[in-house]
Amino acid sequence: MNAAAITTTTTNPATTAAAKNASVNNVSAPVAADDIRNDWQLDEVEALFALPFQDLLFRAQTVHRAHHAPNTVQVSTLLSVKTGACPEDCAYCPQSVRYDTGLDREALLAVADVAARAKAAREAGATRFCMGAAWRSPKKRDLEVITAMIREVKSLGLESCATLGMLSHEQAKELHDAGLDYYNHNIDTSPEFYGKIITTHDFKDRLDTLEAVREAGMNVCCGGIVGMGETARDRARMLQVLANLPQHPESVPINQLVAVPGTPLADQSPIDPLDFVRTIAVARILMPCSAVRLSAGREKMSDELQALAFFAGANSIFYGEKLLTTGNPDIEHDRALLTRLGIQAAGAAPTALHA
Ligand code: SAM
Ligand code: DTB
Ligand code: SF4
Repeated sequence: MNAAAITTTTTNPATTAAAKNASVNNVSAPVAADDIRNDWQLDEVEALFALPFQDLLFRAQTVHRAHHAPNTVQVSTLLSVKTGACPEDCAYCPQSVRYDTGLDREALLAVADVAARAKAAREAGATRFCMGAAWRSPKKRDLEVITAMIREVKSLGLESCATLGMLSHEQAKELHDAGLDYYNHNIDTSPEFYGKIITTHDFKDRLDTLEAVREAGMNVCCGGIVGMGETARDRARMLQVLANLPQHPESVPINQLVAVPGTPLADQSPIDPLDFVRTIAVARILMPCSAVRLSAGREKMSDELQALAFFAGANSIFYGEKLLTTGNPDIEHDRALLTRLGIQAAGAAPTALHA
């Protein structure tokens, strides 16, 4: 396909400087549809963010159509298999032991319970089942149970995903050998802002785990959170780091902060919704083949905002009443929204979500 002879003409004084910058950096020039790069410069990424909104969305949608079925989303269901009491101090997280969020702690679930929840998720239309544990990193005995869970999920014909904290190379290999398809491990924000959000591990620790996951042969699910008080530059840096990994993550979750009472970010004012959409659009452009996941925060988003996020290139969602510990839109609401938008769930029987 001719991927877009997209030229930018702007008469909006507010965006004139940005458009000039975009032009200087050639971001408004025609783009080859299969232009997969790992050498994005920060000024190029910032220039994408600064494009007039319509130009940015048109460009993102063009890239999207060159690489993905435009009316399909991948649908995953999350389950917290070990909840709360995490020793880490991530400022956004209701599961940190350091913050009083009123969350009920739960020990590692039984394998049979997880299998039953996975079956229910499959029946509701999910094609991937994602298990999350509030750990800094898993212990040996934990991993034995987790690998049994992975085998159950796989035996149901579902894709498997887990997010368990930091992994060694050996642990990553053990998970891969059990059949784990995806490992979620987010960089969360820019390297520069990271220390303002988390002090109990550092950015390099996250990169080391990502490398172990890759080396073990698993798909990488890696993204971040916006709306934590980061600057526009931090958002651009976060996406630049993701896009310049040796291989793009197969899945890129973009979470909008769920400001949970009791966490240090409880009173954080929300991100401008259009800036959220811009973040999705730039992620789509930088990582053309990745699934960009419209992740946490959907409960607070209007249907119209979600439709705009899909147009900007989001093609995957978490589906089910809960994320890990916080709410997510009702299954009925999501079914109705996808039907209204003419969107199918990837890999599911055409009627699975549209019953
Ligand atoms: N402990 C593991 C870890 O940190 O990787 C796995 C679970 S952790 C809850 C998974 C991801 O959920 C975090 O990296 C973060 O991106 C996201 N997350 C957690 N709390 C959130 C919140 N309040 N709002 C948005 N995203 C959140
Ligand atoms: C991701 O990026 N978002 C999901 C998943 N990966 C594990 C988690 C969102 C958690 C939101 C807060 C909660 O429900 O505890
Ligand atoms: Fe623990 Fe993960 Fe929450 Fe950080 S994000 S406190 S590591 S569960």
